[in-house]
Amino acid sequence: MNAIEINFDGLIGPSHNYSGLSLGNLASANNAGEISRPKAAALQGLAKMRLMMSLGLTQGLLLPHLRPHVPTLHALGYRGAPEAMMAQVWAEDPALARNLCAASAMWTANAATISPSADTRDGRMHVSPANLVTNLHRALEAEFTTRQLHLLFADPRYFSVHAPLPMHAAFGDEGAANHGRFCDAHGAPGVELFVYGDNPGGRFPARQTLRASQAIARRHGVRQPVFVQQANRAIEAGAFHNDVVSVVNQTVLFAHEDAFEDKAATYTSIRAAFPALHVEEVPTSAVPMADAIRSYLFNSMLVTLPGSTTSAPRMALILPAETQETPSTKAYLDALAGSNGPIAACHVIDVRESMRNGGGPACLRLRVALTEAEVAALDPRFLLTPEKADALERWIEDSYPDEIAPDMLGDPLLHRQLLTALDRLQGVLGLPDLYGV
Ligand code: SUG
Repeated sequence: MNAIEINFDGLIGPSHNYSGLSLGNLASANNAGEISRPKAAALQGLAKMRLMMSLGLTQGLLLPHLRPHVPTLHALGYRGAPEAMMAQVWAEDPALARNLCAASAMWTANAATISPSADTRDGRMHVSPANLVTNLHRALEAEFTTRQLHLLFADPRYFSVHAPLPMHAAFGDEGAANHGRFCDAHGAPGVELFVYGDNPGGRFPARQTLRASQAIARRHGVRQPVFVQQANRAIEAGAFHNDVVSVVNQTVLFAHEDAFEDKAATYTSIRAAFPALHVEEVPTSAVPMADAIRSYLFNSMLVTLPGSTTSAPRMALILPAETQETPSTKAYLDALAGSNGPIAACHVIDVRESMRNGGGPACLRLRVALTEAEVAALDPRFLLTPEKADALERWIEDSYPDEIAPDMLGDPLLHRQLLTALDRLQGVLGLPDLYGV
């Protein structure tokens, strides 16, 4: 069956700020309290989506979530206008206020795990929104993500959207950031790689449990799942998701030497299920783990270019600018450009605002392989066109704050601006009443 891959990027929301909310995410911790630039952030994200379209790839988007998160304010007993409730929370409990304002839904690699129809027993695509229970600000995303995915994948003949796993650490699930798929072509049956963490007593938490990964593979009816453990030393070095140290596309696993707890067993079990595996491994001697995490080399998007064939694959890496500023990764990439492997092109992009919270190019997108019939069954309001990109750019220019300094999260005027921006977005995309404010 012919299929294409669509990347659904998270539109970076107007409340983008640096609150240092994610333990184990070094960029988030190091930039806590800095002044963010939401307008620049959203324009960087949109430019990335435009680049993908210019490469001939289909681009989708998911919407920013309502922030401040009014349903949680209500659940906690606050009443009144949202901006008044936020002024009160800021005065009483600033840490809670910060959690209610995070724009972290931009990182849609954490929105869900998707098993394409070619991989599943019932021949439908299965979708599990991630519960993101490890961090409060991210756990708030599950409900609205689920709502959007039900709209996007509404047709039950093709799609099955599950509920998030139970909201408990025993089932910690961070979505596609810990999931990859090996296949000869997007439409061919795939071997799905589930990477879990288990770091008891460590400095930093493992966010994806084996139990969660197994439950998702089970309920999706994945024919060929492979479960492997992410390296604890990678987690301890700041790789809070596996997509910080490895990325999969079709036959290729592009990974740091120290990405997996037991490298040999990992490669052996993947190869047993998928003999065509091509490992593009980067040794520590070429790129130390700290450089991989600083530059986000492996959080590049590895995408198949139009015209690629199974016998002559053509792939591109979409790299963050930081890879050019880290001498070891730059040297590695310069050498890669001269090699004759499947990675035929590199594109360097600026997503610095997102990077400073630990989100690179691959974090910003949820990849979905779809057949033609499935594409036709999608809700087109979530697909990007050049015209829609222009309209979104105007909306960002007109409605976004230029900057958010930490103490602005208590400012009623900022909150009114954030809510007005989202209200306008519903009009731009033709999705009325999505936010319910
Ligand atoms: O979950 N950062 C996100 C970054 C997610 C990156 N995604 C992937 N690797 N797929 C996180 O740690 C920081 C927010 C703050 O500190 O204000 C944050 O949530």
